[in-house]
Amino acid sequence: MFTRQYIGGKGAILMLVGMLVVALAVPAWGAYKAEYKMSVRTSQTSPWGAGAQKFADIVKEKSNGKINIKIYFNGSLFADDQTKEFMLTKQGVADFALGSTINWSPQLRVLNLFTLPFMFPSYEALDAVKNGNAGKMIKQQMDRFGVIFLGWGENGYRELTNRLRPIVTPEDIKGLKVRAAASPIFIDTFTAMGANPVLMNWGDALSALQQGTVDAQENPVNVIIIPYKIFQMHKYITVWHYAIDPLVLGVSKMTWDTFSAADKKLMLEAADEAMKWEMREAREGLSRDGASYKKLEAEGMTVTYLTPEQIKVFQDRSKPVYDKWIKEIGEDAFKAALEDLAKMKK
Ligand code: X2X
Repeated sequence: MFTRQYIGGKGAILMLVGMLVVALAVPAWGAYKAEYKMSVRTSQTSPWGAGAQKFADIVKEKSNGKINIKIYFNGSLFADDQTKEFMLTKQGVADFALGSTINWSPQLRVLNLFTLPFMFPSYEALDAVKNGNAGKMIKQQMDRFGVIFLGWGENGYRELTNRLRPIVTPEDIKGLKVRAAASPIFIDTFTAMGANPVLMNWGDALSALQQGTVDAQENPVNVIIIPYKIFQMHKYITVWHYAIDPLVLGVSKMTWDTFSAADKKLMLEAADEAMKWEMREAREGLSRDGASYKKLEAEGMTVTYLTPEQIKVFQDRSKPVYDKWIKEIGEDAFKAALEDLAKMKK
């Protein structure tokens, strides 16, 4: 009796094990969509847009046409309101996005780290933080929010252009109407410097710059100023590296969870390849006499390179921004960034 019951028990266990094996063999991923949406702020003529297209092309090729990503250029998925992109990606309205850390910073405050005035004087400094503990904390916060990090791209160092005069000192910037992008940290920074900043989405900014209803704007040379021909609106550019704007290639967690492990790997590799290319495009030709500034001069711009002493004057003016924004960013992430930078200097 006991024996028979024991055998019965053993049979039941075997059956359970069998069911478990079957359950584990069934794929954890879900059905694939015929087409995925990817959001991008800029046009395809910018390395930013071209980098997103490159990612989509590589994914399509490597997946033998199984994963089709359609790029929505010029912020068309968020109707020019660039501060909505991160939320729409979390919600899966955009499956993928190659977005600016500035545009995502209203939801993820830690991303204001990159726009702390004069925090990243070199690419080495930026890369040390992205690849260091601060970078790790940022990726974790993104994942928790619901957007999975696939790779870093770059918009670049944001240089100041204006229609009125060369800007060398805070006296020159005084009262100037400066268009600022997406994060209120820019309002605090330009107010501290004595300017008159106004937040505007990029679509609105382009019309305002064309009409001359704002005097100045700040953006990276290779990714925005040249592709958008800002030299047709502004005669002056000040090179001061006061803030940097890394891009993030991200995917909605809702979408990511539907992909097989092999396809996830394929997409991470595609992100790596496409973003390496994009970052090269963003950084190349920007040495003092490099092709990018030569182009701006040939288009009639006066290029003003600030010396370290001239930069220090603006830096001192914008110090109060740190007091308020370190709290917004999170003291732990700020501290981790400082440690990443200190390790680099050794
Ligand atoms: O709006 C801007 O200035 C731009 C294009 O650089 C961003 O999307 C942050």
